Amino acid sequence: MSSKSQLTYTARASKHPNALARRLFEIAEAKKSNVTVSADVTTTKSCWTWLTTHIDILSDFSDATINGLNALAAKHNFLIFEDRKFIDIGNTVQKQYHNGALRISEWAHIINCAVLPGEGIVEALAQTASAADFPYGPERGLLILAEMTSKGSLATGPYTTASVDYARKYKGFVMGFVSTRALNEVQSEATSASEDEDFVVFTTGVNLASKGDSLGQQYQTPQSAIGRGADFIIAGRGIYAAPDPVEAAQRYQKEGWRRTWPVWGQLTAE
Ligand code: 6AU
Repeated sequence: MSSKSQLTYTARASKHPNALARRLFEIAEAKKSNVTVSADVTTTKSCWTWLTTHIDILSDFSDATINGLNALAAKHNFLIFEDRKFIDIGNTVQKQYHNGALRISEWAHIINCAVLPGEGIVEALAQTASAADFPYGPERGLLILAEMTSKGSLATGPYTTASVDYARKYKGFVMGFVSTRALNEVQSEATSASEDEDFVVFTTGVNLASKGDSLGQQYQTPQSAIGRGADFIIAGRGIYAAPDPVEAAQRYQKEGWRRTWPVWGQLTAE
């Protein structure tokens, strides 16, 4: 596990080179929450640190969606992570991200991409975000999908190593990974970690009640995810499909947060 993950979120926020990561840690600390839930749940927004969306599955996407998301995020102080998983040549992803039909750059603080196309996809998205006429500046960040939770995932080995390499090369825009564990121990011949390296680890496939679904999804518990180095956990059906989603959101929030404390050596009992 990363030595950085043994620091409090406040300590990491004070030193982090990425402005959006700093803000994310600050919000997490203020809300005592490192959990995200699906956009389907509208009643628990005050405990969201950030909200994960799949904008392309909305049947009624419009300007009202964008205005609503922006207003909610500002009012309740959370970031929006659009789980669009960009995966195409650089020229195409630039258009999908900025000024495209879904206007993702206007409202999504965080996006993610897969590195199947190679380094160019990360370079292209970073280039768009650093362009002089890009209006959102340091308020935007990218996560690289370095591993996947589905059974038989091919995002392993050299693929994961390449994800770490590209993150290091474009660390101004890449704030971390979607992965099942901290990746600081991944050995790469191409790149090495800088002194201030502190990629944020977002772990999905988190569920307290299930080990998986019938379509290959594989779950771990919040405790296990945090133990493997997750800084933030993403829970979908474990929260929104629970009999009482509000109660479930609070349980995941408590589990996710409580479990981080022993890692920091600050808590021996609840
Ligand atoms: O908890 P679930 O299974 O209901 O939902 C998990 C959410 C879904 C997936 O699209 C997403 O997490 N996800 C991701 C992400 C966030 O990129 C990566 C992955 O490897 N597995 C995964 O489930 O919205």
